[in-house]
Amino acid sequence: MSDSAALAADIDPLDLAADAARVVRERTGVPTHEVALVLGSGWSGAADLLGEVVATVPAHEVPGFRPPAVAGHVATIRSIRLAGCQAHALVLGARTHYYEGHGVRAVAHAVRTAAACGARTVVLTNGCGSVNPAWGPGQVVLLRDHINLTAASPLEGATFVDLTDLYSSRLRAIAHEVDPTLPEGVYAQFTGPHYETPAEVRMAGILGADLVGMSTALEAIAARHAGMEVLGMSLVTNLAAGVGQSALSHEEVLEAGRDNGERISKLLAAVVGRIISSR
Ligand code: 8IG
Repeated sequence: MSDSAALAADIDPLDLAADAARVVRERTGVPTHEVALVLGSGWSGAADLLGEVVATVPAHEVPGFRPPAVAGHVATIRSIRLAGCQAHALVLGARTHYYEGHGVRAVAHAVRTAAACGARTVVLTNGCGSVNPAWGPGQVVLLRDHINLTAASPLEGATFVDLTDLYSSRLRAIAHEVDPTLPEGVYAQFTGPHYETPAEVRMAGILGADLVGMSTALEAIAARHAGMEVLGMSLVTNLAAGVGQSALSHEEVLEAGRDNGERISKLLAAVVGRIISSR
């Protein structure tokens, strides 16, 4: 059965993640990955500074992963030995977005695989629009909380999971040790793939959101369900619609990633290093 058929069939999502983790272990030779990173728009270079790449596996060769839908989203799963320690990071450059239409199981599969690989911590990164005019392109924001506007959940059945402190205050404090100037904000996940209207951005602001995007919240819920501690880091790539003067473009998003890639890569590497040494 092909991977996509496996996803479509009624395989338990945790069983599929266990299958994926088995393949990751085989292909990387690494029995346990202590930390996982999901790299969003603008963050794809960030893994390079973490340490030595032990193995690079094309994501679609791992059960349950699909090829990426958007240019700029790198579809590899990498095992990296973190500089200065024995721990390994699993770097997932293969996010499936909800707007791709493959359902919440496909969205949650990467973090479930990370958990099955042993990761107790996941760093979820993304590119996003800013509702706050003071946070322009290039600003990194720590997620303090989210508002899930997808009307969906990655959990099924009577799975009642507490989301208090979902974006771990302990991990935010560690990130602040690296850069005390990082602001914290609330991220609203819209379904996309269209960007918001200016009225929707005003609505998100009234509801309490500082950032708008198309990922992360559903993954964070799945990660918490899987028992992981979550750190969320957003790179503002554009002012949200109506906040700035200009229209939004995917080119602008890619440009913000290029312009800030090196700086945010160093930041992320330092944060992950501190997370590992804090355990
Ligand atoms: I990058 O302005 C990026 N992703 N929903 N709105 C939403 N998603 C985004 C945006 C944005 N920028």
